[in-house]
Parts: sequence; structure tokens; C-alpha cells
Amino acid sequence: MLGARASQSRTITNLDGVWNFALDPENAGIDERWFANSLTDARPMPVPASYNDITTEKEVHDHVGYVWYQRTVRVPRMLDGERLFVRFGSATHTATVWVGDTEVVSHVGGYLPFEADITDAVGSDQTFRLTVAVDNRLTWQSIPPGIVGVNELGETTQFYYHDFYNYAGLHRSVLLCTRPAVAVSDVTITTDIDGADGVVNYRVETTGSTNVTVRVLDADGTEVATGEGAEGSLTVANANLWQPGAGYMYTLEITAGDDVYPQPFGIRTVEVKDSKFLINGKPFYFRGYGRHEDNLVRGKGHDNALMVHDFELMAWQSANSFRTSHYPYAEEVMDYADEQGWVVIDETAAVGLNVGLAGGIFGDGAIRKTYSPETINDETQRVHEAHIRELIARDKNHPSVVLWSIANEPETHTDASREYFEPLAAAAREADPSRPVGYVNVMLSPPDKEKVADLYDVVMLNRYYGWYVDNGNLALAEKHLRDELDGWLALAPGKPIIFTEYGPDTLNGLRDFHRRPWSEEFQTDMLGMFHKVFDDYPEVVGEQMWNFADFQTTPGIMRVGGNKKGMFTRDRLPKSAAYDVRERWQNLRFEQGN
Ligand code: BDP
Repeated sequence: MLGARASQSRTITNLDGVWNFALDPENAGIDERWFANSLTDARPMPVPASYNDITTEKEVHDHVGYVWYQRTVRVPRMLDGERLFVRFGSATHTATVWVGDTEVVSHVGGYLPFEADITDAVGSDQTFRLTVAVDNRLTWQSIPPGIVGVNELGETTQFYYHDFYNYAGLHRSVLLCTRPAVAVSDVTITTDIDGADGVVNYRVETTGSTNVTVRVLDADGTEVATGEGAEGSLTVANANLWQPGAGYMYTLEITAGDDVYPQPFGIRTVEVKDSKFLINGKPFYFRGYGRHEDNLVRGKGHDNALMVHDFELMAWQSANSFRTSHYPYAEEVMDYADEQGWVVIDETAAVGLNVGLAGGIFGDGAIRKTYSPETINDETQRVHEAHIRELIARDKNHPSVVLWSIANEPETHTDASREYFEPLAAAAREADPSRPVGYVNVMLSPPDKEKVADLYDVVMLNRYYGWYVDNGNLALAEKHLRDELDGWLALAPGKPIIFTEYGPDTLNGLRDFHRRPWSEEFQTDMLGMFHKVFDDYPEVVGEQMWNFADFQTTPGIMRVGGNKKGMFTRDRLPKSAAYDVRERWQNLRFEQGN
């Protein structure tokens, strides 16, 4: 799906602000047609934000099921024949939208955008009532999966196998967009390098038949190439490459009839070869983190101040990359990464497809199979595939995205897991033949059990030697880590290995002379042990520690106010390990030049 970008033919009105909001404890609102009137007993709710931490009420925080958002919208001045769209950056996890009494769109999947043409529903009205019902329930057929149940007290409960709080609501901006009736509806850009020149291949789709012309503009807005037709290949002489740390961006300005759409892009190549990850033909070493969209009060709500601050902290540490663990991030984050030259592993929301885990640690005690007609089944696979395609459709033109991660820590040591993943890896490759595809492997599927590694271009590992296993014994942890790495080299020769998670929970301020688990000293030591091992294996081409910052989870005996594996606290203060890692990454950057 195209990003919302203003141009001479496209206007954008931002609908963020304080909306009306109501819980729907009986999930009766749709049948009772709540959209047909002003919400009863509505309370204020900011958009964008998760609703969970905004009020003081437990019912809001712990709500399972539908909530309703509503506001009045003023229609912008439009030219004759133009179309009006409402666009949601995301709605977590499923949503239905009404304009007045008319249902205009439903969307499944909590972390990707959707829009509706509302021109006819609005008609000649100057203002209209916009109502959104958002449901946070997860099932075995949703991505991510979850289970909604009722306990002995008749309370509705929600369980899921992933280790972050199921924040919900309207997490990203809601926009009102105008565009001509015949307009650009999609563009795919791939690039190559030919000596000093850049090769720009493009394919444009439009909503009706019209002439298409394109211009490539450099970062100053100077025209550097032009083309005619919906498809073509252009040459940018003496191109400025998009590089890690130097995110040079061009714009493909597409004119289709009355419509003008500016699509930013970068000229760069990505390739996996001989255990190396090559960007522009040069070996790249990932330094950074798995992250979360998570913060105080706003939960997963996008916030530009927080976004820029987080990138400043990552730059301070000399990181060069991150993974969008464990779901697609806000479009603003992807644009920012492009412009600033950050390298991104772009992950789907397929986390927790593994009954061996819960909150990253234990199973829920029930005897279940991960893949079965009653659990993760063909329908889940269909939803997962649609989600992969939607993510690629949204993010395919971001030069920062160098690798797709189609799942985090799924069960991959059973025959059923291979049946499940074979078509999904193929779908990702079909949707984007230009980038490598991978998935993130869990400790429960080590190389002697793993069944899917050959489907992917890279090996991505989350490993907790020294924490969940060999807790506190880093000598033993180091031995086990090396043994396992040797196993991966034997199983997947020629594939580069990226560590996408490693690190202990660390309570900020807990100091320990004996450097034991949970202390800041232990975090320094455990990260240091992993780094020492990485340095001995040229096949390891990346270290993304877990996690950039402490983050919220469901409460549990293994979590103290959330997951504390952050390099920074939840309010973004550095733990002491941050300084050691900074020194290492500064040195690596000096050696590796990015
Ligand atoms: C891994 C998960 C991650 C968890 C982490 C942990 O990928 O989401 O937060 O472990 O346990 O299992 O901290």
C-alpha cells in the first residue's frame, strides 16, 4: 500500500487529537448499531495511543474485546471528481469503520495501514461522524495468535505466547486524504549499481488507464532522469548511493493523468553470499538491537518526539541497525530510518507460534500441538501469508529494509512446521525477489532438530546462554554457545548468522560485587561473553542485543514490571552496560567503516 504523501494533487488532513471513546464489555456495539449515534457515556481518548494506560481504570487497562472511537470530521475543500479517503496507520488488532451509518472498511491485523474511499458515503455533507470499532482479541487464526477464555469467576481472559503487553487501540495517525479519481495506486522500485551509475527499475499501477511519466529527483529536488510509461528502467549517472550511515534519498515523481505521487527511494543493492551480508557489494556487520514500540502512558502509540530520541540514543551508541521486533513499525519510523541510513530487519507480527513458550519462557501447561487443526492451522497460514504480502507491499520501497523476517521464534523442529513455513517463505520471495528472506530461530529448535533453515538465506538466532540456561555461569554458557554455533555452521554452510537476541534481564541500579544475574555488572559480562564469541566466528555478521529498552509485558513470576533486558530503561536512561557496548560499537564502526 502506498504511503500517504502530499503533492500538488493530494492533500492530507491529520485527524489525530482527542477522540470520544467507549468500552464495549459485551461486544454488543455492532448489533446495537453504536455507530449510528454519538457514543453513550463516551470518555476522552487520545489518538494515536494505546488506550490501556491512559485512564486510571483497570477495566480499560485489562479490557478484552471491542472498544469504540468516534469523532466528527470536517470535509476539506475538494475539486470536482476528486476522491476522499480515510487512512489508518494501524488499528490493533481488527477494526471496522463507519462514516455516518455506512460501513466503509474492515481490516484484520494490528500493525499495518488500511484505507477506505469514503467519497460516496460522505456525499455532499460538510461534516460527518467517523466511528471505529477496534477489537484486541487474538485467536489461533490471528497473527500474532492468542487465546481468549473465561475463568471460573466468569471473567474474560486473554492469553498469548509472546512476551510483550497486548497494547491496543489506534496506535498511529488517522488521516483524511484526497486524490484525483484516476490516481497512482502502487509503485515498485528496485535498484542496481552499474559502475558509477544507478539503475532504477520501476513499475507503476494506476486506478484507471492514463499516461504515466516519471522523473527522478535528487535530494535537492534537481531532475536527474526521466521516463515514460508505467514500467521502465532509468539510469542515474554518478549516483549517490544509499549507504548504512548515509541514507541518500531520491524521489521518483510519478505523474499519472492529474495525479502526482512522490515516491522516495534509495539506490543500493543487497546480497547474501559466502556467509556474508553485502550492501552495495561490501560486507555489512549489523550492530544494534531488537526493539519494541513501547513507552510510558502512550503504550504503542507512535510519537515523533520519542522516535527521534530513540534514534539519537541508538546513534550515540554507534549502532547501525535494528529489527522491528515483533511487528511492522509505524511508517514514520521506516521513513526516518531511510533518511538517516539505518539498516532494518523488517519483521512480521508472527510472534508466539510456539506452544513451547509463553512470555518467552514457559508453556501454559496445556497439552497442545503448535500446528494442528485446532491451533495454528491452514487458516492461520492463509492469514500469515496475507500479512507477509501486506507488509512487503507497504515497505518494499524502503532502502533501509534489507531483510524480511517472516516470524519470530516459531516452532521449527517438527515436520508440521516445515509444511507450515515452506509456502510462506516462497510467498515472501515471490512478493519481493529483491531481498533476502529469513526467520528468527528459538533455542528450542537448535541445529540438530531444526527443520526449515534451508528455506532461508540467513540464520537469525535468539540465544540466552547465561540467562534462561546456564543462568549465571558464563563459562559454561560460552561453551554451549560455541558448541551450538558449530552446529549451525555444519547445518547451514555459506549462510551468514545474525544474532537477533541475546542478553539478561537487568534491574537498573542493582549493583553486585559478585556480578550475579539481574545486576548491571552481569549484563556487562553476559553481553561481553557473547561479543567475544562473535569475534571468533567470521560467519557471524551481526549482533542485535535484546532489547533496546525495557518494555511492558503481562505480569508474571519472571517479569518485574515488564521485561528488563533493555540497554536503556523504559524511560530511556542508560544502564551501565550501555557504555561498554558503546565503546565496542565505536571501535567496530571505525574498523568496518559504517
Ligand atoms: C525471546 C523473544 C522475546 C522475549 C525474549 C525474552 O523473542 O520476545 O522478550 O525472548 O525472554 O523468546 O526476554
